[in-house]
Amino acid sequence: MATKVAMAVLLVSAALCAVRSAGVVTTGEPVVAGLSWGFYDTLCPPVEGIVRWHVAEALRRDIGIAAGLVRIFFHDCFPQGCDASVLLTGAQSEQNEIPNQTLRPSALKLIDDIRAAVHAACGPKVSCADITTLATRDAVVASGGPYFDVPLGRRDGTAPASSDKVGLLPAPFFTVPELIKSFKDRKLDKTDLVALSGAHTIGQGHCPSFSDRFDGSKPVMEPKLLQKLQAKCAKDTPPGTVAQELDVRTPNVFDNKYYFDLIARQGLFKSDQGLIDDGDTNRTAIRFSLNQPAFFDQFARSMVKMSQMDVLTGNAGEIRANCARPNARSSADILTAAGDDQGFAADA
Ligand code: HEM
Ligand SMILES: *[C@@H]1O[C@H](CO)[C@@H](O)[C@H](O)[C@H]1NC(C)=O
Ligand SMILES: CC(=O)N[C@H]1CO[C@H](CO)[C@@H](O)[C@@H]1O
Repeated sequence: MATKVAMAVLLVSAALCAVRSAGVVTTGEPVVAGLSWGFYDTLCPPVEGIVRWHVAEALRRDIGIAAGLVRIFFHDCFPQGCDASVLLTGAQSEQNEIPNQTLRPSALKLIDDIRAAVHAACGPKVSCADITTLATRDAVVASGGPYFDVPLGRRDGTAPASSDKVGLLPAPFFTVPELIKSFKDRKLDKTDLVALSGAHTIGQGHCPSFSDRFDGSKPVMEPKLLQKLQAKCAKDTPPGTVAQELDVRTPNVFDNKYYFDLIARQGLFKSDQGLIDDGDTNRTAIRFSLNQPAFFDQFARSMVKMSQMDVLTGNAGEIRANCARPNARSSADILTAAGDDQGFAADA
């Protein structure tokens, strides 16, 4: 085991050097007390290498897992902070809420597989929330996006977020003013909105998420793509089985082509396409289309910002032994405990 880990770390440091020269974004210091860059330096030195190795392996099998990880991270952090609550399973879990019904099971499984490898190497020292954060960063890098350090030291929540909190996630049919408000309620600004939407440079959506575009309402879609999608979605039975790539130019590469799509009116969701028409967001979207380093820089900053919203640190929460279950409670308990809709993680 030790040699395997050492080998992984070696491989990974070599890979990291290559990546670092490609584009490293330095963001500000962690803003949350209890989070730090070197949190696991003595607790679990090989953690970053182990995570990176497993993510690389998984993406070799299925590049779509990169998008799966990035979306899981967003859905974990946005409702009540990055506490891995989205990974909990059970009848009252966040995964049963509508926005999570399209989270990729393969990416959810990968996170717990990595947790098992990390805990085998170091004991239960690293939270599922930090593993999710690291795996997401590595998925961005492996897809061609920027490398950025992420502050660590998050603890895992003990209960899923309530339906109300999951309901804070923005919907694909939101207008830009609605998106701006949704982000503002989570202390994310318009620049964060435009940059983080750029995550739609990878991954897929399903017909029910964009068929509202078919009635020709504003923001309008480029006619050829519109026609193609209408034909595609005519065969979407049962609904939600047909998938479409979010970035028609480079669907699996993390780059700034998403903003080219928007300029060509080939954004998939109304929430994407609107960004190029609205006076509050269009200049930033155009700037990112002209300047990939500027997009990478802002994306990294906005991800680090989102990664620190409302996190549990110190003795709050716990280090989950299984990312799908709170410690010392059976999944049967979750059903009753979370049933009162007070599914908040320790707000301590
Ligand atoms: C701005 C508001 C946002 C809206 C309305 C939105 C909505 C959506 C929807 C509806 C899907 C597809 C679901 C499906 O039909 O399968 C999706 C996919 C995705 N979203 Fe977003 N999203 C937003 C922001 C973000 C952010 C901030 C991130 C990450 C930083 C993100 C990352 C992704 C990724 C990577 C996918 C592809 C997932 C996959 O292929 O498995 N999104 N989003
Ligand atoms: C941005 O949108 C506003 C309002 O629709 C428009 O007046 C302006 O010309 C647009 N700017 C660019 C750079 O497209
Ligand atoms: C990934 C995942 O667990 N998705 C679940 C979301 O919710 C639906 C409906 O309850 C489940 O069928 C999915 O398995």
